[in-house]
Amino acid sequence: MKRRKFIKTTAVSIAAPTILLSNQNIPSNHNNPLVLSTWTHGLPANKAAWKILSKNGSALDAVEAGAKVPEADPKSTSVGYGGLPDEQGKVTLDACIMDHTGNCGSVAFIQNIKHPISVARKIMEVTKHVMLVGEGARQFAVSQGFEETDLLTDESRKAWKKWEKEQFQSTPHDTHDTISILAQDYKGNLAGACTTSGWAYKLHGRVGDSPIIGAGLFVDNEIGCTAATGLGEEVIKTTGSFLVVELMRQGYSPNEACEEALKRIIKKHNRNPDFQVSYIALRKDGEIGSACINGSFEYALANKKGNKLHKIKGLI
Ligand code: SD4
Repeated sequence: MKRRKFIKTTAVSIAAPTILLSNQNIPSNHNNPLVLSTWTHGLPANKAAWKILSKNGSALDAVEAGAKVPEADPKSTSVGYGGLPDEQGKVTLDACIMDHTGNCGSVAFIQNIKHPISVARKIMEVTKHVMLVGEGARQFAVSQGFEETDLLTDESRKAWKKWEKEQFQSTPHDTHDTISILAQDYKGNLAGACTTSGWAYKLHGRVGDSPIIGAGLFVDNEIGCTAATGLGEEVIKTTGSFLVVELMRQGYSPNEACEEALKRIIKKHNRNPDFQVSYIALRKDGEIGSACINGSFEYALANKKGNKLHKIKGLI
């Protein structure tokens, strides 16, 4: 039997995912741009991204534009301006961006800058680094012309004061709203972005999964891209987004890949985790998938047919 035929035959009769490893050749979706993002604020984010994609703009420009919408919206209390602060009352932001060439930029624990996603992109484009954090990230942003702004709104200050008084225990399960956004442009190229104020009332200095390439976001232009929302600590521990992309490489559908990555978390927590993690995934051929652990999750999908919110149920 010729080698290629042997591989093909065994791929069907044994576990397809392992055999397909580097042989997976996913055809590219061309001329059908789409954008996929998390939660209800995904709808306005998609709208901004679609404006760019529909005019033949790049997936990278689209995800940045999309992420900037909730970043600027004080009603999105887990992202950017108006984001809920940490235990000290400071709004600290995490973000990252990745393009179809595998280039990426990331910013963590940055304060007083409204658009961390654009700082992440600048880091990717003008420095030799991938990630800047804290005061260094702020200084870099200012040196690049970003304005400093107080990001704590009256609403978020009030919520923090209430939390301080009651020492209310929150998890991202209660205060989820990270915007993760994935796009494919007319050329078929993929890009992704993630931006968040993270876990409300977290310890000062805490960084979640959202700025960590491979955890909160991963893009491989040959296979697909994935992004996360939910309890970042669990996403980091399982290198979640990279895992989902690798599972797609091995032949899992986007849905199956999201589910398998979450099942590993569920198993570690005696099949009864009391927190939320959700993934969105976009494969190179344009197929999308999503899964969440608990309760329900909403993602927004925009393509030539429109921009709609979709609700899915948790695996447990
Ligand atoms: C974090 N993953 O900082 C973020 C929070 C989040 O939905 O996504 N909440 O852990």
